[in-house]
Amino acid sequence: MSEVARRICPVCEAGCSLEVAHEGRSVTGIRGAKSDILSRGFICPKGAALKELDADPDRLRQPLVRRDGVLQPASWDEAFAAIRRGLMPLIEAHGRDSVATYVGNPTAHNYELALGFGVMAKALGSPYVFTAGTVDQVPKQVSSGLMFGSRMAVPVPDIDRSDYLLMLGANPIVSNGSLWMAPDFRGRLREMKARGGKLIIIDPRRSETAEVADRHHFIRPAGDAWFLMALLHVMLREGALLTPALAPHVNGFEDISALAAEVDLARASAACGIGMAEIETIARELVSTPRAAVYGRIGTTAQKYGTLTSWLIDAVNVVAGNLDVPGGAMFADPPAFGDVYGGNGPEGFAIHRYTARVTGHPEVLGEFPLAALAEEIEGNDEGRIRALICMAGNPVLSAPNAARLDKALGTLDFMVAIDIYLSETARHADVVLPGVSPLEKGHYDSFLSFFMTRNVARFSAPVFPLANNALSEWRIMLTLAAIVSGMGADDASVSALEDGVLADIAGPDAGLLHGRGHRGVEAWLDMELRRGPFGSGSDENGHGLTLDKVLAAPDGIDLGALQPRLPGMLRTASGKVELAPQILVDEARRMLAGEAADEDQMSLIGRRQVRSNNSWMHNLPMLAKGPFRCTLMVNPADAARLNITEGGLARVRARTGMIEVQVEITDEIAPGVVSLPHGWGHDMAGAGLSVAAERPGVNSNVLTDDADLDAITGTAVLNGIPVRLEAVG
Ligand SMILES: Nc1nc2c(c(=O)[nH]1)N[C@H]1C(S)=C(S)[C@@H](COP(=O)(O)OP(=O)(O)OC[C@H]3O[C@@H](n4cnc5c(=O)[nH]c(N)nc54)[C@H](O)[C@@H]3O)O[C@H]1N2
Ligand SMILES: Nc1nc2c(c(=O)[nH]1)N[C@H]1C(S)=C(S)[C@@H](COP(=O)(O)OP(=O)(O)OC[C@H]3O[C@@H](n4cnc5c(=O)[nH]c(N)nc54)[C@H](O)[C@@H]3O)O[C@H]1N2
Ligand code: SF4
Ligand SMILES: [Mo]
Repeated sequence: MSEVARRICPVCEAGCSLEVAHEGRSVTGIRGAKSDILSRGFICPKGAALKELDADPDRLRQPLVRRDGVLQPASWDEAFAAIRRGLMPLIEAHGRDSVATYVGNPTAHNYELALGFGVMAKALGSPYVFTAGTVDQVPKQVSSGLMFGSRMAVPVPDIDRSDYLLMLGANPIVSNGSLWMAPDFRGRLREMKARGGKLIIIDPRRSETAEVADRHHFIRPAGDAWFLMALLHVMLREGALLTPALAPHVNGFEDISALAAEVDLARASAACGIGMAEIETIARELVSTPRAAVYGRIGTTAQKYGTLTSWLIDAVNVVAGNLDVPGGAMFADPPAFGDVYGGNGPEGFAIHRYTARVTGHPEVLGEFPLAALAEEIEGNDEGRIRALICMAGNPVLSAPNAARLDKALGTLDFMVAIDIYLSETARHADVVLPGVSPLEKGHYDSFLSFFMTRNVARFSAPVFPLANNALSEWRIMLTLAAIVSGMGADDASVSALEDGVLADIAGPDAGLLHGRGHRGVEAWLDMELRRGPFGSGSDENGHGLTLDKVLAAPDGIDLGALQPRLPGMLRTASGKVELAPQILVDEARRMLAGEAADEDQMSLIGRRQVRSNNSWMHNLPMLAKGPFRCTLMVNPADAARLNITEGGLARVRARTGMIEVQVEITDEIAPGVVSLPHGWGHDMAGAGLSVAAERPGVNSNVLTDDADLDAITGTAVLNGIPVRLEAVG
């Protein structure tokens, strides 16, 4: 008999609610759930492909333990025993700092893993935490920390009420939005345009989003900070003032005015490649349109001026009067886990509090840059990293100077991977613990609800019960926590640890935790919903949120459009928006004083594709079919100059390495710029992705440089890499 269950898609930040039709344990079809209040029926091919992911014979279903050099199936007890034997002697001999952790992107979509990681990392007590954040959004979180006092205070465009969006370095038609939960972006855009709204795209490539925009301007890679400084210059020169709503809550208007006055408009225009008249028009439109917002994503964060650019985007939002107003750039109000992810003690927001032993890299958001991981492992330094716990991450394909990291991982004394595949990274592990199918776990938008375009609370229960012999990822992380705490890894010990952890988190709210009918991580979620801004508190009959209420509403509970939240949500020491943090003003002056870029160099940038998600969905036949996607886009003028032909091979050289890649000639890409997607290179011996290996593509991160970083956060420059190009043969 056929049944239909609901499941929020865990692949990307759109969080589409899906209807999963199944007969028993077998999925018969997946489509978008029309009645979901946030995603409204939207689905992309990756959501439909969860059917194949669930059934993929390559998906791991049993732990693997290395014996005689080979990874072999093992029981959970054997796997945990091997982890204890591998890690504990290292910890005893070299301290907890000798064990590093890496947290990959799917953790942001997996609340069990995210919360479980927190428990495990605390038990481990090593400062060597690395995450995909330092190849991604950390610059935005740091600029938000500096301006608003919280790393999670990232404003999002209120697209459903906006009339003007300026977007830099983002391609939501393909990516479906990031640090911005706006499923069905295409539909929301259509509605905005029907109201007369306008979309302006700034991108070195005429992206799929640029194709549906009102205007598109090519920009030099990493020219965004120049462009935004020029916008500020024009707005302030023409007399922009803080709006009456913002003025009482903003510090630093004079400082930013002084900085913007130093900008030479002609020079800024030349540096970014956008004409002065266009800059002036956009500046005026942003000020004169009451409901307008600026938004930037990976092209603005994973680049040379990532933090500077991230700050300038919100500085423009403030000066144009568009922050915290309906239709502008607004803050969501997460119904749960506000404090868990907020991560701010009473001392306020701080970075660079300590440094890494080998590289001297300063800490950022409690972690070190992923770019530093290889060097922290290499060599004979007593303080080096000797073991790694890699959770839902594939840095061999996603980190800068990937070949160096690949080599370094091979020299570790011990490595654990928690993954659903034997990935290019997991193949280095001594023990691989299998995550479960996305259809075997519950979903709550824990991290993503900070970036929702409308406040909602949604939960989907597992479609299928855990397979025989499977362990939930929450339980996996708790067991690892027990092991590194020196406790037993048996069921009773882990349950005792869980009780202690939850009691600790509840503190005085213990009454919200117990006797409410939920267990484990769901009990934690229930408590967070109850004590959150829309919660019922301890009033059982109250109107507020509880997990049971959210469970009873498969389409989600609508908590309304985004509301102005200043000044209440600010966590800065001053209690105001810091419009001109000194470290960012200094960085801006450094850029203004710097040399212009070398115009003869080609510049490499990345791109995303609908049928791909970072490195790990290339094993699903539904997505893998069709045209070859790992191509280097080259402008016709560059191709002609370099004798490069369509479909032929080009050699691309950078400081760190060289690749040969299939060429796609197109005027979508600006002259002087080439674009290559990341997450390919599935031809590494020992990985277990048989479909992906048929058309492996090349690893673009052989070309990205672990020494080329955003100065403030150490985030890798993945866009705007100087490369040389030549035809092969
Ligand atoms: N050159 C270049 N490099 C980039 C980027 C770029 O634009 N250009 N983008 C960067 C960005 S934004 C990001 S976020 C990073 C991503 O970097 P990573 O997070 O390191 O890599 P992913 O490719 O997301 O790999 C995720 C891994 O988790 C596994 N996985 C998937 N689902 C689950 C699950 O439910 N449980 C468990 N345990 N494992 C799971 C997958 O099999 C895969 O091995 O890449 C970065 N690298
Ligand atoms: N289909 C699909 N969706 C995804 C992912 C995926 O791999 N596939 N990955 C997910 C992840 S982890 C993330 S972080 C998000 C990212 O979400 P987005 O940031 O929207 O992702 P991209 O599609 O890479 O868009 C980045 C754009 O920046 C442009 N760009 C590059 N350099 C510069 C620059 O210097 N300046 C400017 N202005 N633009 C530049 C690129 O040409 C590209 O069009 O997507 C998520 N969604
Ligand atoms: S856009 Fe696609 S991958 Fe992203 S959540 Fe929706 S269905 Fe999943
Ligand atoms: Mo990302």
